[in-house]
Amino acid sequence: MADYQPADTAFAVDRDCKTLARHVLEQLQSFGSEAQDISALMNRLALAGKLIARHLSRAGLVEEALGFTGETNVQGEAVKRMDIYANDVFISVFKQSGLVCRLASEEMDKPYYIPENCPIGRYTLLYDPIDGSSNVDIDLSVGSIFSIRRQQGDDLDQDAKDLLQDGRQQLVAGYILYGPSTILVYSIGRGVHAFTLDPSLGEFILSAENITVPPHGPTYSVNEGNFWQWEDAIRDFTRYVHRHEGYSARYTGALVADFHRILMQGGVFLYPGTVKKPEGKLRLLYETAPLAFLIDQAGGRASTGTQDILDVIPTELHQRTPFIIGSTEDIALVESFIQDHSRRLQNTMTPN
Ligand code: AHM
Ligand code: MG
Repeated sequence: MADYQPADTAFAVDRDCKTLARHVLEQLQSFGSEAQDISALMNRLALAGKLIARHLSRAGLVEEALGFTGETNVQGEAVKRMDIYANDVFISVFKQSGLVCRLASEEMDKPYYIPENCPIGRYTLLYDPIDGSSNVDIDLSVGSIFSIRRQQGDDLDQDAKDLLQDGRQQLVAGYILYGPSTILVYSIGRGVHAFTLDPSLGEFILSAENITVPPHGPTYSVNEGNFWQWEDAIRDFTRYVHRHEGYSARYTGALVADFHRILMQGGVFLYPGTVKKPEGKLRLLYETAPLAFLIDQAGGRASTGTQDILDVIPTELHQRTPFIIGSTEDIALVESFIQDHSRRLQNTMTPN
């Protein structure tokens, strides 16, 4: 009997079988217990992404899905209903995972413990449930950012001191982008991979493997409305891109969307500090460190301007950092303006 020959459609079938769970296990080249845990955690993240994507896609038709709750979060920001919905989705999904003992998010002052998971659940999930929430009510792209760290010690006293470590301790980092399609991008320290949600299958299917960021790109992405509040170095960098051909400004107001463009096409995203708020707006543990982990894996860089984001050790859970991320050459250019200014400052302070 002749050997079986797959039909012409086999390529598409094969591609559709590259699900997230299978990919994680292939990446880890193991069926050991940690590999099984990470695969299960990724599956839960995917479920959270699907639930949030579904809610977002119908939000305009559902009572009380859009708009503000009237509350203010720990960051002093007005809370949107969608922030709370998405925050609760992650809690519910991970309650049932058995693997996560503790969750910490932008929307919660203190970490949230799931005591029944703690004897076996040795992982902590850090996340920003809806990043870019000012886009929600006008149907523009938003995202969720996630990071998984191994829990150390018993820490049931809400201190979460073991989380105050550098970004290289992350086991998994990634985001879900809710755009024209829903895309999940993740890394476990073995490259960066993107999965697109196929709504007809209800599965995230591999759409780009081993993504690398070009060494230079045309995009600079920054809120120039803050120009007069920045340090001179950042103002000089923007003046530089205004005067040189080949740069385009792109800024959506959602970090995940802006970062996704940079990751795929190169360039630089900046959220610098201001003279009054030198630490900037974005939070280290669940916004900047996970994206820094991804860009590092993709061959780019993330910096505060003077330090690699992955080396920053926070002193508190909701710590903010200035953030410059993207292609290596573009980051080096921004840093050169910062170094130049600090040299000039030192010279004016040094007596002749
Ligand atoms: P959020 O997580 O509360 O939505 O805040 C973070 C967002 C980022 O997505 C985005 O890059 C930035 O805030 C936009 O801030 P601004 O409006 O100051 O430019
Ligand atoms: Mg955010």
